[in-house]
Amino acid sequence: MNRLNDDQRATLMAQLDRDGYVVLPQKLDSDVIARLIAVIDRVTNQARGADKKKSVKQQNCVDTDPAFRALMMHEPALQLAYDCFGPMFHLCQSNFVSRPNDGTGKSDFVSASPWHADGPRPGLFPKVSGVMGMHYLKFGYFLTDLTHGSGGSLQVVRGSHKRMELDGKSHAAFRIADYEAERVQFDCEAGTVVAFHQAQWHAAPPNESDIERKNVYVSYCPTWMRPLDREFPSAESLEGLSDEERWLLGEPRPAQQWWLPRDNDAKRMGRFARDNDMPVGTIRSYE
Ligand SMILES: O=C(O)CCC(=O)C(=O)O
Repeated sequence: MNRLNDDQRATLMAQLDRDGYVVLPQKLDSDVIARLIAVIDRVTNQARGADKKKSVKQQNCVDTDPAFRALMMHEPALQLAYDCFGPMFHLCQSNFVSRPNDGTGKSDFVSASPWHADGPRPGLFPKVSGVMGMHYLKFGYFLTDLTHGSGGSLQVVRGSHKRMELDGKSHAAFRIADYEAERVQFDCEAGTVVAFHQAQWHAAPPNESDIERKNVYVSYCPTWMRPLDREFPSAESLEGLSDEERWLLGEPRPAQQWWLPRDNDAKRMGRFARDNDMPVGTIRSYE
């Protein structure tokens, strides 16, 4: 039901290329939101102890609870990752943040996030004429209401993925007011999914509302890139998981196979190809 059709995919990919971000056409189902929030609340309460106002961030959350692994399998996200990277992609990063109005004033990626682009610091991904290619695609799943406008919504600068990070300025010299016309703030309904290019400039100010902001970020990259926040999984930790889940989580295999797909490797993510694409491995005839 969530599956994007080929026309939607073409439109979203054109927007992603132009703007550096897209909002997916469908929100998460309410039962999925409820399941994720229940786990986030459980983990957050444990992490907080007595400090009930503390913001909490959990890295590599796919290993925390199966609910996050299920989110990693969100079909429209995998369809867009396939459009960006082809069949040889896997999980790059997953985390959740539970962020109340904590009053810390910190911009430490937990209580709030400063303006930046993702990637190895400082902007070490290769560039051509100052522009970075896409190395990973990141999805923000916003689980609580942000339409009130003071919840510390994600912000981006439209089109900034085609420019140097913060136009080459230091964080101290960067002024978001200079980019006001292109600043986009996602004051969105619960369940909204935003995807963005890793080179997109983005930030999130502190939550100043009474509604705790709860969200998950999941990103995908080519299999020849190491994930940002996870080690190689043990074979035991992948037992009982589907072919697709094991692939995304980095199933152990010989070194070359991260680069050169063997046998069925390039077909593992095959169902996320466009409906009108030939199956991977089909030889085209030009006669
Ligand atoms: O706090 C946020 O929502 C933004 C997170 C962020 O900038 C990041 O994960 O790179």
